[in-house]
Amino acid sequence: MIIRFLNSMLRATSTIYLLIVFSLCFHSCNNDNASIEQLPTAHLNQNKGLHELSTIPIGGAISINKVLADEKLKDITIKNFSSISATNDMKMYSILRDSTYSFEKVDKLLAFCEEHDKRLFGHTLLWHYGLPQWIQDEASKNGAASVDKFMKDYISKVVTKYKGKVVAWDVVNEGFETSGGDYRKTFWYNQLGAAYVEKAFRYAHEADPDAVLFYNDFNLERDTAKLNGVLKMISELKEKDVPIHGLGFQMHLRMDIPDSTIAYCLKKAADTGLQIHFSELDIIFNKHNDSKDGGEQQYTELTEEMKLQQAEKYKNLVLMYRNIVPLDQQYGITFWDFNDRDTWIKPFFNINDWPTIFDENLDPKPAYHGFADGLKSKSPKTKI
Ligand code: 9MR
Repeated sequence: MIIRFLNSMLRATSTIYLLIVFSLCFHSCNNDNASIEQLPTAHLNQNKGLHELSTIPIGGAISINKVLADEKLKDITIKNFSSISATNDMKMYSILRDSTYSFEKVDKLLAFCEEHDKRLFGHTLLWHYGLPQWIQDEASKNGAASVDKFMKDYISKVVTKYKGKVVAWDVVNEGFETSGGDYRKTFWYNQLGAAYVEKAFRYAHEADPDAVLFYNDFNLERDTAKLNGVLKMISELKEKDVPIHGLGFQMHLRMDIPDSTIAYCLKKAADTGLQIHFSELDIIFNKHNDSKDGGEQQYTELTEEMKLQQAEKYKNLVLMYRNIVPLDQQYGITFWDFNDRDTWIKPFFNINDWPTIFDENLDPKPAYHGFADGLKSKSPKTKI
């Protein structure tokens, strides 16, 4: 009887909680909201880049060689972003192609960030994708202890080299299965068990005690089982005083993911008290199954109406971030690739799409203006 009563209380409490979160989001998304027809705004000050409109760090992921070789790309990067991530230049397969370390691209990237006063965000120390074969061969010869030693050496060497320069790191990237709440059975997991995550954070912290250390993954804004699995891992790490400071929501979004779902997930993440980074934002129109060549070409052209809908989605997203994530946890919003010419989405899912804020000619889309409107809009929790 008592249990039934407690259960129904629990159900009622969760429903009320959900209603509060949804109405908060609905309010925030409609607060100071332009109708679709009003976007893009004519009043946008074209001389101001996105980061100048914002108290939130605004990031762009780049390939340094591509940016240095392309004046227009370089200009929009410098103008719009206060934070820079490397799409690939800081990955293990780039730094450690064979058994010798190569820091040339990272050094170039750092010089670019220093010259233009940008924050350099480190993406990423450990990932299952693109792991050099020779590392796997060594492991099968020498066993788990050698993997632990290799992992420690790699993290210590890279983080120490950029101590005080790279201010934050995605220490572990995509450590959970594509869907559901289980650890991904990666090379690292198979060799060292779930403890590899704890070890990686400790090694990174030892190398640079001031660096902000993130766990980063995708679909956390839509797959609640995955989010719950990650949050459980985070609370276990915190119980053991593991130095984890931030959670990266990659935010490879789809137009059909409801804002209410995103708001619900974001609130749960913000409740951890961790820094929250939208680390790889883009918004695809077409569907996909999260795997290579897994796109489904539903839309063959980008209509004016679709452009405006995307603008509104980008605007709502930034309003949601500003309203739900407390100011002192807003680590930033980073766009992945950020233009429809270079986006990873098309080759990866093998479809045509228009997921970013700049078009194929690197000109701002309505999505850009929608996002800027979200940054500029008056909101009780922001300083703007
Ligand atoms: O955009 C990146 C693409 O150029 C690379 O070929 C690929 C493999 O290194 O990685 C892409 O970036 C991924 C990021 O590092 C982690 N989250 C998913 C991103 C898109 O696949």
